[in-house]
Amino acid sequence: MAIERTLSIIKPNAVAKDAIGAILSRFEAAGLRIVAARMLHLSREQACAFYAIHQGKPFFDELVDFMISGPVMVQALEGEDAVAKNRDIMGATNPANAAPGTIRADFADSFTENAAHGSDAADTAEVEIAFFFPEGVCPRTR
Ligand code: RTP
Ligand code: MG
Repeated sequence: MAIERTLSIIKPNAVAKDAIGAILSRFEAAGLRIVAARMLHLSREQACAFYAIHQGKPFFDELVDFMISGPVMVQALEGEDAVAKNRDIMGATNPANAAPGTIRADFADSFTENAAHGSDAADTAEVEIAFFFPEGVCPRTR
């Protein structure tokens, strides 16, 4: 299995409930190492650009309003099979379907306010990491 990177966002509802540490601990415990991180409050323009793929979908406006409702904590994670591993740890998009013990089962408040984002493929991960970390990341050698 190759070493991959993925882009993770702790969304505003999870930041508001002080779950940053708990969520990052789950990634580290699973072998997903933090190679970049920043806290920011997205502008509407940033949120629309980041979620451009979803423009026109019925949930788009609600998603953008939510994502700009408070600060988010963005990380690039690195590890074996990072994209799939991160999505396993997050659980299903709709928290009603998220397996017990997943981030969304434990920290989501609704389908929209589902606590975390994770890239859906290695190629989109590279684009999403460059979106938030244009200066690059710090690969972990130890
Ligand atoms: P994400 O991109 O946030 O990691 O989530 P995902 O791949 O599991 O889901 P995606 O289809 O990319 O949807 C992006 C985010 O939009 C919100 N959403 N709401 N109410 C709805 O029907 C609905 N569908 C999607 C969620 O916040 C979802 O994570
Ligand atoms: Mg997605």
